[in-house]
Amino acid sequence: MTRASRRSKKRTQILKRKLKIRAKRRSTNESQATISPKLKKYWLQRYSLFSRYDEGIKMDDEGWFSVTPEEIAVHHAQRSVAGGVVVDCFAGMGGNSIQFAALGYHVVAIDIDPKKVEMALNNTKIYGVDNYIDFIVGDFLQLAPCLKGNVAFLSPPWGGPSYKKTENFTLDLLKPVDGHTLFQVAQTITPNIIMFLPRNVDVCQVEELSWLSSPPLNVEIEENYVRGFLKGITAYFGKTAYWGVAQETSSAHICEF
Ligand code: MGP
Ligand code: SAH
Repeated sequence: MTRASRRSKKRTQILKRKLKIRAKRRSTNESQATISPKLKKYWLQRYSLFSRYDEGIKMDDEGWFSVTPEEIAVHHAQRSVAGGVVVDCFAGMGGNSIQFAALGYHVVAIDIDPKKVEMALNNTKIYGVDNYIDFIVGDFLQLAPCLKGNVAFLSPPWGGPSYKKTENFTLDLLKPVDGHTLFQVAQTITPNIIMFLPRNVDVCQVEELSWLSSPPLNVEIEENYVRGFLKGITAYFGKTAYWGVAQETSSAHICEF
């Protein structure tokens, strides 16, 4: 190869790289343009929501402010030791379902909104875990009595980003029904329940949920941080609680993650 042709090959390579960077910037700007200003702060955190965001992750408005940050979803999956079959009762964009499946659990993922299920399916394909997840479009409250699983994971709607306006988020504020009803319905699937809840949730009320079962379930409550910022609170019941295997009596344990 002559010196001139080597130089021309190098120039072509540099040009290709520049074009690739420009195309990536253009698609980033386009996706940013379709997001409402209220959701921009979530878009700025997109890689902490989905590390593979650039590979074609799909989100809708509710998805942007509701999806579980990836780091926390990985942790939830690691804590699902009673797993086998995990029922993700409010699957949304698939943030949690993806990480349960990535750890080898079989996931039954429920969402009432068919468009969200379409997006979640797309997202699970990006992570290569779609074969481990059965999606159901439907109402968790109606489906639960027909389902069995080893773990039920609940990240229900909290009433939108305005959830933080109340100092003490009581369980009656959860959607589509209050937290006590959600918990009782989830118990028809399994007593091993994990709930992802607002950081301002009334922790005493959450602990009291364990008394809805006889004998009372073990319970553990944990704070979930991303880069030092508190994002939510996770309650573990039954065998998913830290004390679940070792202790028979009900206990509460608060720790940080
Ligand atoms: P946030 O408080 O709205 O965002 O949600 P952030 O970045 O902490 O904003 P700040 O300005 O208040 O600091 C924090 C996390 O809570 C989100 O990333 C979601 O994982 C979760 N989350 C928020 N909402 C409103 C919901 C919801 O309705 N349902 C569920 N399941 N999770 C939610
Ligand atoms: N953990 C999810 C986010 C869940 S947001 C993630 O990481 O992507 C809560 C979801 O509950 C929304 O997608 C909403 O469509 C769904 N939902 C609301 N009511 C429901 C019901 N009755 N049954 C099942 N899903 C419901």
